[in-house]
Amino acid sequence: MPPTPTTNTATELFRSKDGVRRMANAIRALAMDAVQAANSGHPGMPMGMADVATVLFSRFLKFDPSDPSWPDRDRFVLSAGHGSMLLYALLYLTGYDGITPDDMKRFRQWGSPCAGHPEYGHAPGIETTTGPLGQGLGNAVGMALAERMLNARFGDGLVDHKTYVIASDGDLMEGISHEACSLAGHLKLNHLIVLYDDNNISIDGSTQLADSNDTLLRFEAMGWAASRVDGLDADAVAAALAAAQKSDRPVLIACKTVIGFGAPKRAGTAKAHGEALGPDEVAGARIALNWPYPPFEIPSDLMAAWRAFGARGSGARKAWEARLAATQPTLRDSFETALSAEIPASLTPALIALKAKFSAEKPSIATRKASEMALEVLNAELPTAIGGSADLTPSNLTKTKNDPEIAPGYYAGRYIHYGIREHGMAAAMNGIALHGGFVPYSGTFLIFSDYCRPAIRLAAIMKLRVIHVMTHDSIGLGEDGTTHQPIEHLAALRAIPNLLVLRPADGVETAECWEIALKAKKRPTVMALSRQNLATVRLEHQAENLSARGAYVLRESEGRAQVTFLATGSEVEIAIAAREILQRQNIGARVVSMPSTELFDEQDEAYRARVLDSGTVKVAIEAASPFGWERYIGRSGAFIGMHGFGASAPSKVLYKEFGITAEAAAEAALARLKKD
Ligand SMILES: Cc1ncc(C[n+]2csc(CCOP(=O)(O)OP(=O)(O)O)c2C)c(N)n1
Repeated sequence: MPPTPTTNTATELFRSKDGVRRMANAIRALAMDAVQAANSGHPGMPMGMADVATVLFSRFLKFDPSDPSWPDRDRFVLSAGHGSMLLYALLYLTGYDGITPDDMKRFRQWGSPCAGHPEYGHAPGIETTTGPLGQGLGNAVGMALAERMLNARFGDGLVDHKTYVIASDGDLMEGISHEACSLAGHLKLNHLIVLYDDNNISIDGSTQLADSNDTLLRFEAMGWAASRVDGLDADAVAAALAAAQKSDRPVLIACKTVIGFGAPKRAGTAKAHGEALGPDEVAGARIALNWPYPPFEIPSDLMAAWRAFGARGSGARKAWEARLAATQPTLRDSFETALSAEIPASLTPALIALKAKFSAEKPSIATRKASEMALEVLNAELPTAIGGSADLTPSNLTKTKNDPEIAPGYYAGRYIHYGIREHGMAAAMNGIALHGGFVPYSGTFLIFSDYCRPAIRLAAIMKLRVIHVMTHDSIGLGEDGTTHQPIEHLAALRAIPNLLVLRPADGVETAECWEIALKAKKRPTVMALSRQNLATVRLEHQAENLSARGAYVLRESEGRAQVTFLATGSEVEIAIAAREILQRQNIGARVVSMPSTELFDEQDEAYRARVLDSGTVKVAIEAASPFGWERYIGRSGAFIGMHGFGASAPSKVLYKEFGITAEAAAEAALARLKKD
């Protein structure tokens, strides 16, 4: 339920249609003036949706600017991130600390929290980074799911909030919206309410140029409640939002608006979308909107009303705090632990015990299998871990034995069947992480990282701990062939700043990589895991997490080291065999296992120099693109891997045919030794 409104007569006045319009005009003025000051940006969307946003923030949204991270606040996602001034204006007007008039005057300038598109972490109240259309909507689905999951664990007293979204035509045209919204409909996420800016305009002109969907029917077909209102009629918007509070399914409210409302010539046209209105239009809009005030000045009665609406939620927040204080201590502790995002101390010893078992038993297993075994251990220690897969559960091995499944109306589980929706899955995982209370991990094939990439990139920008288990990580997957064999994917993922790409060589490294991923609180991880069985290469148990340094010497040379083999994942055993070939010829060779190039690059120079040993010939072995390896092997080193696409054949045949063998690696080393 929305918080009880105040009875203050000033705020009552501003609930009338005219009052809402005046309050909304404050948003319109701030948006057009900030865009004008920057001479770039998007005034049209904030000007069109200002009334809708005013109704939402003044009457429905449960929030408290004095405690922006209050866990039971409603989430507000501006999926149409190009209209960022709408959000900045709302945060300023409702009294969040973080956005000042000076910041808005410096919209889109260096150092201003008011970036071109909203960026998570720039100011309190920005719940997620948006701009790539559809992503915010995908995040919101994850947030709404996280809310239901947390509610199932901790009850209505602690968790009972909504996720509101403002989405544009572009958001709904993007494929990701189909994935995310059909999942939301299936799961009956009835605390999700989308306000769709149904203005019929996008950049090229009328949306009819490219779209003739019946959006309402489309959403109804996906299991949503959908309706259309006049988005410039505050009472109609309020009535639709009031009805949405009681929905048994997610809600889409299509709000008919006019882009750039108030701008005399540009309103209703694509010209209002993505550039400053220009001095004449701004002056004309001031007259049309009856807004005689200078730029960035809000008259005191309006400011007082906005601040009063901003203060409205503090009572609800305090009541929630009282309920938390009165909660049974064990439940309260586990709620607070879940939200703290801390990893329990018991996790490391449990994973060390698993490592000891792997080193003792030396199994020949796929790293996806080792990951499943690690998940059995860590899921028992970490109740906040939430698994899932985009319909590849039996291949990804992401589901452990006792994981109950999330289902429509049942949110107490901890495994999500995302369906064949990789992009929607990755965006929803970002939303789950942003919401708090859970550590989401997923499953798909590494080849389909391309289908998740935009959301993974945003996770990296936002510094979110989301973990993608991506199996079938090379030509080693075999017969599925070229279309399924990742080649450039490792390099492409390694190119994303702040993303950890972990490619373990055996069970021991897999357990270590899971520990690394879970402890990396401020970065996402992709775990690249093999389909095929791999020999155990860590034969002696060591408690220390060697993978945490990114690369380490797995086998020293016997005698003077002349060659260093660098390898990752499934190719480490090939490197070991190549080393043996050379050692048999009395050529000293070492093997460096490199589960993570990022972590290795972060080590100090002395460590890196020691591991790479500049006095040796380097041969890198990875069944993937050579792209990026030049920085470790230099001009004189050799790369054994893929130089084109794969093929359909059994794994062993492919390795042989593509020349990724111990013999080839040893020969490459010998050829370079001869040259020296
Ligand atoms: C994935 C993606 N593709 C393209 C863009 C560039 N872009 C920004 S807004 C927009 C469309 C604008 O139309 P609409 O979503 O209806 O917003 P409105 O013009 O109504 O504000 C586009 C194509 C983007 N931000 N994200």
